[in-house]
Amino acid sequence: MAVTTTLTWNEERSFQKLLGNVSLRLLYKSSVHGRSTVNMQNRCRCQGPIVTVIYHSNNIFGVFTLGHSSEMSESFTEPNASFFFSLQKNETMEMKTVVLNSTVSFYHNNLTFYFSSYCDQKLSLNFEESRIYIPRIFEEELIVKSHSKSTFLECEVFRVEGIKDEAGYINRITRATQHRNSLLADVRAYSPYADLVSEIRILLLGPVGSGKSSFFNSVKSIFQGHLTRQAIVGSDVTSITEQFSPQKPITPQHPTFITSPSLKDRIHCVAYVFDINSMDNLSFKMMAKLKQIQKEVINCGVAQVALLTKVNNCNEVLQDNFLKMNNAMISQSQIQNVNKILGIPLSRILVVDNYASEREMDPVKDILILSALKQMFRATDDFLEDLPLE
Ligand SMILES: Nc1nc2c(ncn2[C@@H]2O[C@H](COP(=O)(O)OP(=O)(O)OP(=O)(O)O)[C@@H](O)[C@H]2O)c(=O)[nH]1
Ligand SMILES: [Mg+2]
Repeated sequence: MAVTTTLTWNEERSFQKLLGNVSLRLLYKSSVHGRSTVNMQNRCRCQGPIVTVIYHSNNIFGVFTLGHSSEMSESFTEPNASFFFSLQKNETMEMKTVVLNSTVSFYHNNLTFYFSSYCDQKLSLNFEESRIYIPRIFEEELIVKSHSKSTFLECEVFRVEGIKDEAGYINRITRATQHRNSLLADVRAYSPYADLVSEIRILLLGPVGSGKSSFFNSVKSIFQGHLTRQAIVGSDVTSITEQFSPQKPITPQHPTFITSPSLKDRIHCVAYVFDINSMDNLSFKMMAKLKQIQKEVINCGVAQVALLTKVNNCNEVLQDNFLKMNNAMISQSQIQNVNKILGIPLSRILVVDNYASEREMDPVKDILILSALKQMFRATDDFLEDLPLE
């Protein structure tokens, strides 16, 4: 009888998507082929890129490597770019990834991944006792809970088929993750110019359904490290979010209305949010409304940026080094249109693809979202710096 995986269809799809829409072929399953590293090696050596999947109480844990080499018996292999991921086994099925260089060893029925760049931390499986030892970095970054006597339920190894450029793919995901982490560190370390305020206020403003709530949720997801849907999102002809209702405009009689707001109570940056796909078809009425609002914003002298959401080619938007947008993107009509209608400089026109129906985080998506946030901070700092001395 054919050996089948313990992964559900959805779990397998999540793994395939993470690895770039590949196919997975099961090579080894510990409960069928025997809990032994020798059996595992015999079935998996010289198979090219593989993914080792470990079933642990509340998550499934995966290690992607470029392969087990042929002469790997009981010895160390070359350090290998590899990445590790965990998938929560609850209804959210959240996926987290961490990219590390590792060295693999098989010794006395132990399979061990060593991470030299992380103070010699290691992830190891003891096949005889079905024990798993999870290093602290995984507990922190992948939110995998374990204790010294953790056991694993099953271990499977799959051959990964259909990765076009194996080394290139790992390289790209490694660099993207590193750049994302450094952007996140920058954003976390931000403090407003000259400590004039302790927090900044960014107003997201734009047509119904343009992605304001989704941007808020996306930023929050990145900071939390998992997907969150705090602000309600959806599609309707009228606004889903009703903080401001045209039927009940806020008047000076409102109990929380501040007549003379101090700097900390003011809006410091306005982000005009548009769905990039509707940018070329903005109605005359919408344009007139935007112009009218912008007049007020300019009167208040606050910073302005534009945020274009729903770009569907995230991977092509950024140059290879992830540092800059591709020139082809900048010359797109939608970006030129925003520049023309609102007079916002190209460097302050930001593009993102918010988390909408995704099940897992994506480092390239995060790069665009964090870069947008960083530009908003810069624009805000320019505004704070230009304030008259008081
Ligand atoms: N693919 C994709 N879908 C998005 C993106 N941003 C938002 N959406 C989807 O677009 C719809 C509207 O998004 P919302 O975030 O609710 O838009 P909003 O601007 O808050 O809308 P209102 O509160 O109604 O004014 C939802 O179905 C979102 O899932 C994006 O960047 N990419
Ligand atoms: Mg909303």
